[in-house]
Amino acid sequence: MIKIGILCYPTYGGSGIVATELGMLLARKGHEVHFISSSMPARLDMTMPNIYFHKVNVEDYPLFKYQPYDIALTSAIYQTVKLYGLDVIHAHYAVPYAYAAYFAKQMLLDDGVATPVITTLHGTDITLVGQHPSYKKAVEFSINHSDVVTAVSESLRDNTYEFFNIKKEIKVIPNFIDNADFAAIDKCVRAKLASPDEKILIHVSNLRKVKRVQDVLEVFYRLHLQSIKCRLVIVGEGPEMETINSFMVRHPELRDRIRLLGKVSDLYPVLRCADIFLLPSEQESFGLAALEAMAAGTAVISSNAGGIPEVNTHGKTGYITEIGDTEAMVTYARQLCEDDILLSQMKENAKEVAQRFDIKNIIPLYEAVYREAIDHK
Ligand code: GMT
Repeated sequence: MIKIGILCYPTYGGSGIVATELGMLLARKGHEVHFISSSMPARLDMTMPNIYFHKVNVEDYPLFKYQPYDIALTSAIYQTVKLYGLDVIHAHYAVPYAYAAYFAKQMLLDDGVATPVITTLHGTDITLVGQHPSYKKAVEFSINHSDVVTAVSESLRDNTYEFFNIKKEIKVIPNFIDNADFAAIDKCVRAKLASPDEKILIHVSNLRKVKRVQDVLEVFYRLHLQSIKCRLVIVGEGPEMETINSFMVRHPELRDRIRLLGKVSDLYPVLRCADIFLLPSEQESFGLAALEAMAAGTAVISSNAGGIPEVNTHGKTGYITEIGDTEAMVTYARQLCEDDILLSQMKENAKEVAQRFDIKNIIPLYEAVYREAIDHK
């Protein structure tokens, strides 16, 4: 049994989801898992055995314009390791987790306690946020001083070597899903979302600029112009809601055909009834949302950004286009909407490829990394 401290964002971002699902599966395997975060991670089931949650408490003080969250986080890591005798600290997303983990490790070393740090890079911590001059050097330092570094795709590993001066080996451990969760779903909400002769297109994201929500809307609009019978379901919340709202104002004829579900806690029954998942992202280190859709049996039309082609296979599980090539996306979507045999073949292929990313295959890779870090401390 390993005692693991997981540092992650608690919100509906991909890195927080991966960290939470990983922690719960490790706990199910008998490891003791301690989540340290600013609030309870969205998918965390606290009723499970071996799961603990430690909230980072940030003291407000009139002098502070900005609360020193990273110091409070470092102290929370230090205290949790001391109190529970954790064996490893696993930081998900470099900013600020890998950085805080490094300083907590130094504080612990001062007390004679050696606790290795594993950092998992997720995407925008390298390709976007981590590139900012305010963070870049600190991100590079934290990666180089982690005991083990992993990235969620080959593309992200390559980007990390390209953008930073990295002296460490970066291991690729792809994201995963628990296919058993999908197999267990018998609920389907299709009847609530579309009529039987309509196809359902779906987009799930945190609606940020990098997701290119405008392309999702454009594809849907052009399919509508071509009289393809379909509906669009958008799941998630974020700044690009503005883009969606102004599109709706410009196209009142489509208002009834687009369903905005916001944040959905039980996503699988929705994914399960969708036909085509649209992921036109500008950047995407992996595309966990696409993998979840595939596991639920949905074909994917995506851009070729980052690590997406490591998940979606062109002509097999769906189609891949250049970023922003909405014309090609429309052609492929039309093809799938009009050919039920092709669509169901791709849906089946999607489910099959998703098996490759099953947690059963991935969790031993993380356990091996923890053991390696503990052995070398
Ligand atoms: O882009 C997001 O939706 C959030 C972001 C995060 O870190 O929370 O996601 C990144 O990590 C996910 C889990 O590893 C990946 O599946 C996403 O592709 C990646 N996002 C980007 O690279 C833009």
